Amino acid sequence: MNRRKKFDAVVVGAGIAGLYMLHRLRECGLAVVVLERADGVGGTWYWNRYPGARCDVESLEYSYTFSEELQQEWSWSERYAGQPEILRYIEHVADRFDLEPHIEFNTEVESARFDEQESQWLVRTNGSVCYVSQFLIMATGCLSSANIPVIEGIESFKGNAYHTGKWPHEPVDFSGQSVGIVGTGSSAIQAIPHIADQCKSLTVFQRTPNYSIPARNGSLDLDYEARIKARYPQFRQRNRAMPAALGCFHAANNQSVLDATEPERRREFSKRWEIGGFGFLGAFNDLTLNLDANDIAAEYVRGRIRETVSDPRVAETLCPDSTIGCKRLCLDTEYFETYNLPHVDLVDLRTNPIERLTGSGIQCAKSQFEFDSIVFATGFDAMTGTLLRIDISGRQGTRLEQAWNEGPKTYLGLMTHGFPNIFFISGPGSPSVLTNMIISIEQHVEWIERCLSYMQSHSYTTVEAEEESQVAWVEHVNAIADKTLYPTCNSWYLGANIPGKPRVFMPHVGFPSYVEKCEHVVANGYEGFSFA
Ligand code: N01
Repeated sequence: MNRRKKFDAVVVGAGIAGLYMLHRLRECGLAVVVLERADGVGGTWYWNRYPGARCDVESLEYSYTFSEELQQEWSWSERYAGQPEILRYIEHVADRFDLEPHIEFNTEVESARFDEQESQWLVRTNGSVCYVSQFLIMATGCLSSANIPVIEGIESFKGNAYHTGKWPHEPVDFSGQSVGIVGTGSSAIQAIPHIADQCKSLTVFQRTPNYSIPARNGSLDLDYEARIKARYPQFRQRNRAMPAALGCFHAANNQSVLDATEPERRREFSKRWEIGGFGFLGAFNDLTLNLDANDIAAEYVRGRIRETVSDPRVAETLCPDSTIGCKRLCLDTEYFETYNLPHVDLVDLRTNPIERLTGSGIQCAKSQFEFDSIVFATGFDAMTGTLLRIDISGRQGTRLEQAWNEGPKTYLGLMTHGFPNIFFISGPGSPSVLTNMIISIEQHVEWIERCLSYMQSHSYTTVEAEEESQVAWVEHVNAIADKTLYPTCNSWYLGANIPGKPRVFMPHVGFPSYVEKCEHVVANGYEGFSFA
């Protein structure tokens, strides 16, 4: 019989979301425990330690906003922070707010069952304790289940195999090695220049070419930092009002590219290419809404790739033909330049697909490759992967996997019908991955905290999303996605990267109007939720 520990709330995950949730609930005087499978805090930034791992949101924006003291005392060294610095920051936060004593590390949640009689969750882990609590809050991250591709013979490779999302904690030295890397998403685009720097030879296996914009990373300008810090709350407020909560869209141009002349287009795109970052997509107001407009931006980027990569055949293979911005836009430092190095090769899997892994490398349809190490930069079972790996059952024993077998169904991305008192931070159906994640996380954490306080003050025991409001929300999430170009490519937003995963557009395209909706729901007595 498992030993039982009782709490008001169990939070799963000690990343950016779980730590802030813990902090807020402790401030409210609740008994909270955080269960974390790793042996340290950090979540995404604990696991993704691959060479070159770096955030694509500027460091003065990608940080907590809830404490003015914290944001004043911390100094970032670069425009975009690297993984080691972000992890140090998260560790600092855990330390500063004395969070670690409330976290149980090396504790992986395996199942959670809602006990209807007692209105409480029973949470089981790889350990011997059963955690009992009124509330269960999933702070499990959107990109936390590594996608290991289904390739015949993958287990037979005798060299070193790595996944970017589960990178070893000891330094990996590729010196003198022949290395293969599978994938050309954001992780690969960051890792490739760094691995190429070290190894004897690097072969990149590309299935779909990707758009990438220069990050233009560099040391953080101290004057700029001082100016922001002098009015940090206003800076935050301004960014929260921007699409995706990203400050770069402050300078978005409200003109259609279709109305612009050729020199105007070039000027606007070039200006943003030189600045670097996501602001490129703000060059004109219709780039993510209209295919003809989008193709003008796409052609500009293809032109840049052709200018950069000296071998025209390689350049053509690297040129994407899909919608730009439909998958997460990549930001890079010298990614395309890396293909000019004599020891870097590109394999086009569209004409030479991988057939299997062998003991010594990769067998493609037309050629065979031998490697000391293979890096899988093959992404994640995003947004639902980690939630569905936990055996979660709600009312009448219904399993979350069953309830979501046609795709995730939530109300506001916060709760799902039939599963009382379980909240998802950045769940499917909320803007999460389409925003500066920390801003979305803070908004969810604060909403959940308010909801719990409301329940306390009204002596409610359970809260649950109503089915009708959930159906309407799922329709709304799809309807607004359909007004954009997001559904036009095979992205992980749609679950298209995982064989057999239902194709449903998972995030909500609509920050900051989403926040207004959440506020409206609260103002109307938590409209769409039922309490008992
Ligand atoms: O993963 P991805 P990621 N055979 O899914 C390929 C965030 N992030 O880890 O496109 C061959 O984007 C796959 O090919 P295809 C960011 O939100 C942020 O790079 O499916 N190839 C693709 O090329 C990002 O979007 C940062 O045809 C296979 C690649 O692997 C998200 O994380 C940094 C394959 C996977 O790309 C995920 O990025 C890193 C197979 N069987 C990540 N299976 C920053 O903040 C998959 N691929 C900068």
